[in-house]
Amino acid sequence: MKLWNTRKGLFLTVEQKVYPVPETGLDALLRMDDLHGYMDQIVGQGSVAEQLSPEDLLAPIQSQEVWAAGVTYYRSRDARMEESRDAGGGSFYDRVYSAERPELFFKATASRVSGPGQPVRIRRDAHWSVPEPEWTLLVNPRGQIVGCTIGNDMSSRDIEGENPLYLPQAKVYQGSCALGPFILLATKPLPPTTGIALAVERAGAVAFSGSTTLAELKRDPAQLVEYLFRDNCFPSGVFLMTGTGIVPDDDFTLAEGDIVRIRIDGLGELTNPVVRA
Ligand code: DO4
Ligand code: MG
Repeated sequence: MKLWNTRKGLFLTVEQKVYPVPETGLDALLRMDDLHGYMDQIVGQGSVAEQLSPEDLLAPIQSQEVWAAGVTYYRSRDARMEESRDAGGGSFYDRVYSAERPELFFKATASRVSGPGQPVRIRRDAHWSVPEPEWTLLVNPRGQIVGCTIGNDMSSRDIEGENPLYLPQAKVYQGSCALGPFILLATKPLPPTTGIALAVERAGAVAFSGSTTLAELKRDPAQLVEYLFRDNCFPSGVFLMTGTGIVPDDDFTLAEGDIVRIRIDGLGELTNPVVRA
């Protein structure tokens, strides 16, 4: 089942059929004891003729915070050790990759999140920026994973590379996160064979493309959620990005006008144009 947030309200789709969801936002759904049972009831009430149009799509978020895990793929560990070499930050990334405790950081509030087709931003004081395609979990207030979507953890590599303590500035700014196009409501995690692909288009050509699979994700999603909920509560649930396994080569930076396309098997494609603040 796919849950869509649109200008006309929330909708559920199953195969090609569309079902309106009476609740006005994700908060109420996430507080339900049996979200999946409730969705089955909606499907039981019958579909409508409504077609979901791409222009109406919004980010599938209401008042949830977005958090992110870092250095959960070997590729991310490698790229970050390299970018922070001059600042002496390299060993931090290696250590967090192998440590029991994962790196978790606050990423965004809903107002900083772009939906499908909406622009993501490059910071105006950054000169080395990349998109980070990430499998993103939706977790209810009881710490149960109820669904997932595609996330883009936009990052300013030069700012983080100068000093790892600048991480919040490299990661958290207006338009630094995109989510969508829908939430796959499922209790089972996606299989390890799930492919993740990133393409950046520039002036009609592909400026970068790369791919990975969830088999490369070192951390168990349940363990990431368990750490996130330690001494923390999320009354309306929370999104948790699980880290990137695709980092473009060091000579690549995003530019205004680029189009970022992220595909994850089973989750469709999240597409966002890039603007500079
Ligand atoms: O340690 C910095 C952030 C890492 C990150 O965002 C990632 O690995 O995806
Ligand atoms: Mg990331």
